[in-house]
Amino acid sequence: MTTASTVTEYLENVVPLWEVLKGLIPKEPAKLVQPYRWNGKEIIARLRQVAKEIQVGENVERRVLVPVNPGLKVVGLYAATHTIYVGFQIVLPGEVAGAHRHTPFAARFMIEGKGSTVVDGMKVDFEESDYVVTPRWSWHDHTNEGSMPAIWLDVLDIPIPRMLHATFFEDYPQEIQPVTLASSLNVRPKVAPSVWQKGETPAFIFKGREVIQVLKEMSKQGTDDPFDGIALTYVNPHTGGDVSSTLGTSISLLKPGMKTRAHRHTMSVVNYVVRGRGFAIIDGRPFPWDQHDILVVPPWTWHEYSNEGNEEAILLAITDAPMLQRLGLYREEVHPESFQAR
Ligand code: 1HN
Repeated sequence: MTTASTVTEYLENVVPLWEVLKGLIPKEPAKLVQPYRWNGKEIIARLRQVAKEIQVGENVERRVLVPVNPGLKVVGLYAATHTIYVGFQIVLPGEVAGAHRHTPFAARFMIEGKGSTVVDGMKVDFEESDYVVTPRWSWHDHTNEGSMPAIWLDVLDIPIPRMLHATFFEDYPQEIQPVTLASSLNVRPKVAPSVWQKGETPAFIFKGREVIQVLKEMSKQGTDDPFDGIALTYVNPHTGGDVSSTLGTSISLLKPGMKTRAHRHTMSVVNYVVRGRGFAIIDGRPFPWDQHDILVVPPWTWHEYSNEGNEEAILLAITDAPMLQRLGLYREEVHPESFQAR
């Protein structure tokens, strides 16, 4: 009889498939990413403290505190899920976070204050609840010309190029780039500005004030999604598609007392609580959440949300759905008890 040991005795770097198949192709996705909630108010308080002690400069490229999924520490990945990185960044008035570019895609959701980012020569000013998209491999630097600290949430797909061994990073020759391009930000539905010089689209922005207004109008119409409440997806105005080839973004409103039905999907989700407070049940475990918190829903994990407050709750959701859909790996399932609950 041939056993693993006899096979490996004769052949180096060869394994017998019958001994490893169940690990290679398990019945369901491996549970490496853990459901988790980070206290956003605590992280932001620490970030303000750190800003007094550490200056942005040569050794500190960006001043950011990064939520790390406890399940990913073992693989040395500093990210919230196996595909999505988020980080709380602070830029003080007058500070400059120098120009560079990288293959990971990036987007930023402003939490507090006002900031500016220059993306491939185009200046983008952003304020509270605005969402700015920085396409892959575009030069970007940040400044704060205001009088208050700017605090925002960075969203990057760092783990994806890393997994594909396609990560590149380059510093810009100067600290900041000149502003050379007219703004292409003033987009309207079904029209897009004629600036698109390379593979990726130019930067674009979603004004929080406008997005939240649409959410509120929709909440009056009662067109609620049973799983996400009142939900809107951010659409790339240049392509009509997702904000990136890998990550997508949506924002949803939960009315007071609203409770969503349980489901699961192969995409993972990172939520940022824009406002309000509530409760999530993820993989049967309770996760209370409050303003500024980060919540992780791992792939193929049952989850549901409820708004426990007296105010409407607004949740930003970053997902890896665009990548899974492109690969034909998107799959979702409604919890059996959710059917009965109707
Ligand atoms: C980056 O370029 C920014 O531009 C933030 O603000 C976080 C994390 C890893 C690599 C590059 C930024 C980052 C980053």
